[in-house]
Amino acid sequence: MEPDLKKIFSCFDAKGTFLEGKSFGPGHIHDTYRITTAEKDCDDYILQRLNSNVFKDIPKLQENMERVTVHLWKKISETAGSDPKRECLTLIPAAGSGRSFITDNEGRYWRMFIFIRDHRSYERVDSQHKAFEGGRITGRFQAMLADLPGPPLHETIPDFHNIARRLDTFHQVIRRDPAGRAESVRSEIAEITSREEEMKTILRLGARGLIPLRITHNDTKFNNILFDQNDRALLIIDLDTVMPGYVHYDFGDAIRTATNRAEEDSADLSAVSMDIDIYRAYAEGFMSEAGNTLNKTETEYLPLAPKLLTYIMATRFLTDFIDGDNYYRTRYPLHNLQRVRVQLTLLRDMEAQYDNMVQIIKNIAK
Ligand code: ADP
Ligand code: GN1
Ligand code: MG
Repeated sequence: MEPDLKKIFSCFDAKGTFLEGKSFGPGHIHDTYRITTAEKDCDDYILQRLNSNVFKDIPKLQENMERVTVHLWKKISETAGSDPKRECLTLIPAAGSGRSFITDNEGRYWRMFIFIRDHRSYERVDSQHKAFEGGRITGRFQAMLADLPGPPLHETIPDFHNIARRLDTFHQVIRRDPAGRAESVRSEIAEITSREEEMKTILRLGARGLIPLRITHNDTKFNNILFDQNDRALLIIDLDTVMPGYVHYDFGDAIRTATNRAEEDSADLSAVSMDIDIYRAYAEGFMSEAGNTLNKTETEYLPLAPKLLTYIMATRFLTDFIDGDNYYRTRYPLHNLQRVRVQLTLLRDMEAQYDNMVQIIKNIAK
């Protein structure tokens, strides 16, 4: 049944009269709607029904979200010439309770943000300028959260980028094979298993204390960055997975998505490859904001990060495919498998260009 968006909207303490609500944006996880208000001088809103299959404890998730957005708002408003309403997400409090979410009569959770008007976002990155800007805003995000006061953030999805745990789940689902699909993806499974040891490198560096846990975004997919009409990056959204992590997770997922010449589910695998100029521009932008906070080992291992995140996503998409498509939204029967094939193709191309990736980081860090 379609949700009664007008009624849900009225549960929040928002300015403006509900005009209409429509599905909005490319997200894979939540149900997202744009709410248009009747008054010209009133904000529009983003209303989201949250995915509690993916996020098991929404009140804790919202607690993180409140702390992070308040901290960012304060930092940004202290920066001359900034516009916190466009450079930071603004949560709308629920009427009466003052909390940042409500539950409907089916027990589903909803939250609301100010809609950032006149923004652009990109599935593919066609200029070094956009790549640099994306890197800059993501590096700035990480730098601004380095002094978040209070206890560590909740792990909204435990072991989210922990490849050792992801591989355990992967092997379990192959053994269970609930949809009878494992046999049909033998070669994809082999591509994952042949790289397992290399891909645990970042975890090993963390365990040895050589790289620190920071506050990371963990979903720096390029379409989570919003730009203004002159293609200056405004902010990074989708803060559900902001929690402790290694810098490699943010750098890696951004490069995975920004440098791919094709879309994440491209039907044409021959179009999939990594654009090294986009890699360089993103890295320059990222390092311009976050570079001097990184230690030598973090910087040295940055080039491994795109391979790791591409590998993690290939593993997760393949796990979901074998499991019978329960996690990611799919539009056709082999959708997740196509995503796997794109990630594996991209990974092989990153491997072919690896020496170049290393040299570029060396040059930037000089
Ligand atoms: P998901 O986890 O499902 O990807 P997101 O939080 O990324 O959910 O939101 C989905 C989409 O909604 C985004 O890709 C973006 O297009 C849009 N969106 C989210 N928040 C805002 C906002 N405050 N202003 C404008 N657009 C937004
Ligand atoms: C999901 O929420 P969205 O669509 O930005 C996923 C990411 C994956 C991405 C792949 C919470 O991101 O981890 O990288 O899909 N988010 C979650 O497209 O699982
Ligand atoms: Mg998103």
